[in-house]
Amino acid sequence: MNAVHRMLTLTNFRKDTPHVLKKISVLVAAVVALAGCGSNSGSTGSDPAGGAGDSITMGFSQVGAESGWRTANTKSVQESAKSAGIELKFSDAQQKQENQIKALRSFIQQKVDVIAFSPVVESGWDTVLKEAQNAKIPVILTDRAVDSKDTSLYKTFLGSDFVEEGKKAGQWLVEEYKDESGPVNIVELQGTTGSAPANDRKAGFAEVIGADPKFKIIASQTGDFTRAKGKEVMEAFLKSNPDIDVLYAHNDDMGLGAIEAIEGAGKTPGADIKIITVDAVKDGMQALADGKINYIVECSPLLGPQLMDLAKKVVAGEQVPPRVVTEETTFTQEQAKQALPSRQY
Ligand code: GZL
Repeated sequence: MNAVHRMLTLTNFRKDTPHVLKKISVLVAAVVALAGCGSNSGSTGSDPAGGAGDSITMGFSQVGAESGWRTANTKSVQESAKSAGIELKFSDAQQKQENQIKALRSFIQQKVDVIAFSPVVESGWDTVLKEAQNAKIPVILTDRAVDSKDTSLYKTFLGSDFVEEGKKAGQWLVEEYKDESGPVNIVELQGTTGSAPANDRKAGFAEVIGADPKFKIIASQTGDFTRAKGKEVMEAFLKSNPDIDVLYAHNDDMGLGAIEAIEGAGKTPGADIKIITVDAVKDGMQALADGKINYIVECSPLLGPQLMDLAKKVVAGEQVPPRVVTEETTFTQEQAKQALPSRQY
């Protein structure tokens, strides 16, 4: 028997006695108060009917908007959050680590249910990740990794194997020049200094071509994953190196900028200078189909659906694998022509 029912059975009504009216007003006030409590209980704690109490809030810190890959990655994360019913607090760091650290601290203050981010560089995250751990907010790394020794600071890392991507680029080059004695002069446009993709794509590529001394990296510099910087650095490479045979660019955007520089120097990209890039975004695939790029190693930006699944498991306290590697392939010029019409990004 609830309080209202108890009160109704205890009250002896006699319409003609004034004290009865007083009792009724107390009763009405009690009913309103209980009704008020009842309606509040729905908005706190978890509502078995799956009401507002069940929704997840994710704080997501994105690197920036530096490349076609990043734009596609942002779209994938935002669309997947929407279809997963996850409330997304999204922050664009404009490729600055201090902006990402500020965003992570803000998410901690807002007491989000889970934090996900793509660390612009590998180092310098332990302090803020410890703050998230102390606040009991799980963290998921997506796209890029951190070099923290304490792997308990994050639940999982979802993203590509960048060393493998670099090796695939090197393996194509070794095959392409297997009948040539060399030297093969290579210039390299590196990604953002200190970032996992730049460090690992460089290492994987160097490991494979290092087996044959005919391959010589005659210049290597960061183009910060942008088209503009890729063009600027390639112009400098062309001025100081008359005999460039190959360009290895850590992403399509820098490769596309370099193509402008190569054409500006009166040379033919894809022929005078062979070009290998990584990503396989639409503009890169078009240049590959047009013969201006010779080979692209795919790096998928479509991490959104897997990220949201991992977030739901992590928030529910379920175990998740410490590392989730994304599936990706490679493209020759012929394969690009076949793949272009159905390319999602
Ligand atoms: C790779 C990603 C890189 C892309 C670039 O996962 O972090 O950053 O290769 C992007 O295009 O800027």
